[in-house]
This record gives sequence, structure tokens and C-alpha cells, in this order.
Amino acid sequence: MTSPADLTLVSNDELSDEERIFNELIANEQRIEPRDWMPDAYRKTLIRQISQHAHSEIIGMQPEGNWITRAPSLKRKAILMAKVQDEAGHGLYLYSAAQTLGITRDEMMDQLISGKAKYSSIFNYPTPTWADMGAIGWLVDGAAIANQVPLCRASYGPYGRAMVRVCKEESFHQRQGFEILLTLMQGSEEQKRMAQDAVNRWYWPSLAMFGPPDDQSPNSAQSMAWKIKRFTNDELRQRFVGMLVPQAEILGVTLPDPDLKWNDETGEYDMGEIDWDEFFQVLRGNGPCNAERLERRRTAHEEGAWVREAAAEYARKQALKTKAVA
Ligand code: FAQ
Repeated sequence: MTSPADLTLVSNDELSDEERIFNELIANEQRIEPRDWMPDAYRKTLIRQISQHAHSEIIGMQPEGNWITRAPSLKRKAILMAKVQDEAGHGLYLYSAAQTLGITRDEMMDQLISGKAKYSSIFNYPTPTWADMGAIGWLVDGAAIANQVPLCRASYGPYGRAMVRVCKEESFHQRQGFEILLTLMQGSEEQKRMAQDAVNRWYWPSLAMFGPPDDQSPNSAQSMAWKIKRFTNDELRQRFVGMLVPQAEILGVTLPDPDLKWNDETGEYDMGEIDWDEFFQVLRGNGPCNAERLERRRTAHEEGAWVREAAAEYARKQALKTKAVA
């Protein structure tokens, strides 16, 4: 990985005034706002990361949406509906944040439904049991918070500000997942087995959510120099595992890594190897549910065409009315 010091923030006399101002804003922990000058590569990186993040929230509605009609009680159904609706809201803030960088919503949607855009690997795994709702909340939302709390300090204003609200909601989501698992772990033997099985299936994919190891992460060094990312993928993954261990003890579940153990020398947990072949297969579109997730999104987009047309027509008529009054 290139070290941040090698990258483009080093000021020198050949920089334009615009570049110098941009570098100073970053160096002084101030924010870049949509109308400020920014390097093309900074803009591109943000569009890439924010749009992928937005797509993840939108595709991420599907694995849990699968359980809304089958939730075990009215209370669980209401909570799950609210959670899935929150994910839609997060997608919308994030698409709006990306739009401030000059890409349109239609362009982003085309990239998603054509299969060109990436979204988080985690949403390509199936949700066969109710315990998966607990494991997603605890592990997936937990990983999302660990990754996104530092993004509240991202140098690009609209992204950092969107993350503040998103993180508050994710933290509620994480607790509801933990509470589902806690309830199951205090239930019958079958319920305990179901909870453990879900944790076994979601644990490793949730660690992979943080992205490839640092020596295979082409974007990290530059994104850290620009203060979009504040920690590397491995640093955040390590921090997440440290958070999970005491929570797993309270739940009474076993984390499915025989090599997980505390290391006094490093002051962190040693852990087993993530299956990176599986991760890259999922990124290439070959995960268990990639095709199903994209197909569902495509169909929803097509079925929503009349809503978009009606909304555009309504907006056109409102604009005409306002013009007539003025
Ligand atoms: N899945 O060089 P890096 C949520 C790609 S939201 C797929 O390390 P970077 C809420 C990466 O894009 C979850 N692709 O990249 C929720 C790059 O490809 P590219 C989403 C991945 O950007 C909960 C290539 O690999 N969160 O869960 C993944 O510096 C429950 C090389 O990687 C965010 O998006 C992956 N896991 O670091 C919703 C957070 N990892 O673009 C519903 C914001 C890496 O060059 C239910 N994003 N790749 O072709 C980030 O923090 C960063 O973009 C990383 C990746 C950390 C994901």
C-alpha cells in the first residue's frame, strides 16, 4: 500500500491556488463543500464510495424484507418494517449526497441495475431463518457502525453530515438485532441452535464487509490522505472483533473462529484467515444471491416507472402554477 505521505497532499510551489486551498482545508480538518474546488480524483472517489454505499442500503433492504410477512409477532413485524424503512432513508440521503458531486440519480440507478456498480458483499447471502434478522442486526449493522462512525468525520461535508444521522439509526438497529438473539438464546434448545447457526453463517461475511486486507486495498491510502477514510480496513475489522467478543459472551453464542484468542503482546485478538476467494467471487457477481438481488431491484425499478412519471408530471404542473401566480 502506498503511504499517505507519498500522495497528492504534499504542497509545493507548482500547485495552483485552488489546489493549495483544497490541501489546506484538508490539513486543517475543515470540510470540503459542494461548491468548493476539488481535484477530479477526489470527486470521483467520493462518487464511487457514496454511490456504492447508497446502493448497499437499497439492496440491503431485501434480505430483511424477506421476513416482514413472517415475523413471529406484530411487535417484531412493526420493528422490522421500521428498520427496513430506515435503510431506504439512508439510501436516499446518500444518493442526495452523491448528487451534490454532479452525478444524477438516474445515472447511479443505471449503474446499479446494469450490474456495473458494486454494493456491499454482505447482501448477497440468504436469510433462511428468523434468527438471521438477529444476526444481521447484531453483526451487519454492528460492522456498519464500526465502519461508519469514523466516516462522520469524512472531509466531504454532505457525506459526513449524512453519516451522523445514519449512525444513530444503525445503533438502534444493532441493539434490536442483539435483542432478537438474546431472546432466542434464552428460549428452547431449537431456538438456541437457530441463533448459533445464524451467527455461524454471518460472522465471516460481516468481517469481510470491511473490505480487502490493507495490502490488497488499492483505494485506502489515497482516501486516508484525503481524510475520507480515517482508518484502514484491517484496523476497523480488528476493532469490530474486539467489540464482538464480550457481546458474544453475554449472548452465550460462540464466534465460529477456532483461532480467535487474546494476544497480550499486541493487545488485540488474533484471528483466523478470512476466505478472500469467497469475497472476490461475491464481488464478481457469483455469491449465493447476487443474481436474485439484482433481478429484484430491476423489477422494482420497472414497476416503479409510473410513480416516477406521475411525480415528474406533478412537479411540472406545480412549477407552471407557481409561474402563473408570479
Ligand atoms: N463489498 O480499496 P478498497 C450497511 C470493493 S451499509 C463490495 O478497500 P475502499 C447498512 C471496493 O469498492 C454497508 N465491494 O476500497 C445496512 C473497491 O472496488 P472499486 C456498506 C467491496 O472504497 C445494514 C475494491 O473492493 N457500507 O451495511 C467491499 O477504500 C443492514 C477495493 O477495496 C459502506 O459502503 C465489500 N464489502 O474501501 C443496510 C461504507 N469492500 O470501487 C441494510 C462506506 C471493498 O475500486 C441492513 N464505504 N469493496 O471497484 C467504505 O467505507 C469503503 O468503500 C469500504 C471499501 C471500506 C467498503
